[in-house]
Amino acid sequence: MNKRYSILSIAAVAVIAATLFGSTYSQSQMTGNTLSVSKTDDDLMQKIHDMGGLELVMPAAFAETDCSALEESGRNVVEFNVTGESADLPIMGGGSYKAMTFSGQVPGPTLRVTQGDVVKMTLTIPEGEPTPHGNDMHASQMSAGNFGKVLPGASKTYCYIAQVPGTYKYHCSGVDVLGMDQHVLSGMYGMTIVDPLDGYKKLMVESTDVQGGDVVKTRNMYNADALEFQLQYNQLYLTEDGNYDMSAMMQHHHTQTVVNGMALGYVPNEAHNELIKGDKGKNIFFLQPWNSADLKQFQSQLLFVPTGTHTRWFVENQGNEPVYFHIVGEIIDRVTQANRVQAQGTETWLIGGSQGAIMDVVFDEPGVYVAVNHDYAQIFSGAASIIVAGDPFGLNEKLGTSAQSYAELLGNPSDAVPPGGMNSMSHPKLNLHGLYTDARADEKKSELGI
Ligand SMILES: [Cu+2]
Repeated sequence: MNKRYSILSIAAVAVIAATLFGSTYSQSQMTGNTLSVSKTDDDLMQKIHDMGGLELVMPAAFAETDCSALEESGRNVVEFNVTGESADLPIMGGGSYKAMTFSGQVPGPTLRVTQGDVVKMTLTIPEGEPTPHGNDMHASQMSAGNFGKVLPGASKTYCYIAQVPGTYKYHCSGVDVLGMDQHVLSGMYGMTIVDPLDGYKKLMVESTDVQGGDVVKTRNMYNADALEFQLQYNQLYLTEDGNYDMSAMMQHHHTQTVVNGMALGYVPNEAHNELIKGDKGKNIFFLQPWNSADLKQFQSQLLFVPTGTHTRWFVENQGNEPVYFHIVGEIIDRVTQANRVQAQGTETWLIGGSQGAIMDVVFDEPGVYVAVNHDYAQIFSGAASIIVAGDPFGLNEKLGTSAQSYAELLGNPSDAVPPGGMNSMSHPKLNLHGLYTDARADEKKSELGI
């Protein structure tokens, strides 16, 4: 039997075996494996023979998902433990809705790992929870069978290697897919950030200058380290009494658009009114639905950035409708997916459902900017988030801080800042903000030391 014939046989047998025995390995994976065999010499063929043939070799050729094997693999193992819990949470305009959460917050906690790490994910459903839940992590590459339902009072663990850098959705997979739309659109979604193994790229921003009477191109280089934010877009489809409305979802007729779980959660509040206008009753923005300090973790907050600083925005579209990501007043300096640059200098970037992107932006001028989904229906139903660059209102002076860069005493909202990674600049201060249950808000407070 010549070598070419034996290789074709391996491919044919593998495909037939996969078809007959319901293997999750696809034909293209097998073809890929066969191609790599064909480049090698007789030694490998002998090795396969010595190991007992194809049956024993195949499993090792694909992604390992066995937790004990992965824990011994020499890779860094990151545990990610979340619960699935129903809760009543507020909506813009008053009242509440029947939310479903991971660990008492919407979105669920952000998982941040480095490319090549092992993620050990455990979902626990507390006793008494009215429905089973599941968890599907898009950062994984594994059989969908792992994402099946977990019953109240039970836990389930699976492991995978985070092979590809980027931002990824994770979400409830419902009760073996049944009700998945309801669970996700009621709040059971979150984000995984997989940092590139060799770190993020330096940022180059092109501009122009006048030199010797001529207009010339200039390039500003920024270190890979950046001040980081996370924005996750979704929609709520609700009946008047705050239940999930599947028929509204089927028509893409959303009730509100949410960013990190809240519609218009990043706009000024009554404290900003007072600082800027001297009257907490006088709104400085035309939409301020979460004004009062009595709202505690739900009071709206602003996003503060210094000027001339590299900022990195992890954006994930968790929803059902496209996100036309745009920052009013700015041009997005760079868009990255899977550590590959997709665009440099773009006004808007389209992010489809269950897709993410990393935006690098340097705000050059002090002022007020607005991150929007540039779909007009979504701007006015909640997808407008105000970013204050520098300190255009003299807030630091009014607050009596010596800070020069931006409103340090007010800090940034805790739910808009991801856990730190290898190229993260630390935020001077965080405030408590997010669609957290009261119990989760208390935990968050002690985590943040506030
Ligand atoms: Cu669920």
